[in-house]
Amino acid sequence: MTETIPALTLRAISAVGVEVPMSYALGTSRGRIARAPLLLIDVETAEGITGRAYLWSYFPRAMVAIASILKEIEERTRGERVVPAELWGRLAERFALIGVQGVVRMAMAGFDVACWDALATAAGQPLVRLLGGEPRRIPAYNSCGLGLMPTDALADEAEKLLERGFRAIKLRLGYPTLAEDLAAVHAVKRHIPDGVALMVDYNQALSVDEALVRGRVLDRENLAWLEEPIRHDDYAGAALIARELSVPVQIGENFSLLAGMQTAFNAKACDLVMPDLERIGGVTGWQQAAAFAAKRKIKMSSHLYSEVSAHLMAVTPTAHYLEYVDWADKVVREPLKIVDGEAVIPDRPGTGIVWDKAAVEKYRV
Ligand code: SMN
Ligand code: MG
Repeated sequence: MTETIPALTLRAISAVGVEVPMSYALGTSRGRIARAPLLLIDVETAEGITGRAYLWSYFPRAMVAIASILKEIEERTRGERVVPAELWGRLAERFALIGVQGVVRMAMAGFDVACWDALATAAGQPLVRLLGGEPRRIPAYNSCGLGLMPTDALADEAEKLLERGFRAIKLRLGYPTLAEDLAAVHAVKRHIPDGVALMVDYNQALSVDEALVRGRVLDRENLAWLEEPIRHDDYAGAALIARELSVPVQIGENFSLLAGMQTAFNAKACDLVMPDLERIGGVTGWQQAAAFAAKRKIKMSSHLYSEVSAHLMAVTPTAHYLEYVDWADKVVREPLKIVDGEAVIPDRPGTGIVWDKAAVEKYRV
């Protein structure tokens, strides 16, 4: 049953940047991140309800840019009713000249998520119910750690990542040579039981030719998916790779809004999709993407934002895996719970995100 949408009026938006130490560093082929740059957003309403969201900003200075766009959004929406799809449409018109892309789109997505959180909080319901679903367990893969590092360190980390019953983990690849990629895969596989799914992520490191060479070898490794082997926007190249390889090709964290996902799909660029809340357009954009994936019968996973994505995956007809990261755990009062490798959607109002104020002060930048 879809809940009735409460009447709320926008009053103010505030954004605070934090840099939170990560329990496992993220060592990708495109650089290493050891502190999570998170922009914490509060959307305040005249009715006294606050909606919250955070944005992963990739590097700290991006938070300044996103926060300044949020100021612009505040000025342009103050006094308006909280109806996320309508607000999205109106903001998209108002930002038409600069374009709804890059950090503008990220700020709009953060605002959208916080608006949805405010609505669900006002309704006294978990977000999933406002979206027409019920809280349930969502199968997740542990995406912390397993960056580029020496193979013995990889093996240790892989074992730790299976705590709390995870049955799927993700390894970052893109070492200088195929032999090193393969050594990393084997080091991890030796330390995980049979039946644990292993995803690999190249973070766009390879050329199409190199992806075909490495992919043909990885085809024999029984991997759950091969993620972003090449430049994210080379859909023709990705289509060739998806056609030639048997390992499922996964892309989507760089889809920009529904249109990006449609273009990739129409180019047959992948076997699986994993949109990112911040780039697909917040909850509003996710709903469109989930409907599209359902119509095209393509399995859809999430990228980051585990707390909010868990609610969304519960109403995604072709839901595959939730990407679990713990990066916001240190700044929220009740981190997302994992039981038997599944995320437990909290049965409390909103998304469940409430800031731990002392921690926010501690990590504030
Ligand atoms: C990733 C890379 C960089 C930042 C966040 C996440 C990665 C993933 O591509 O898919 O987890
Ligand atoms: Mg990725």
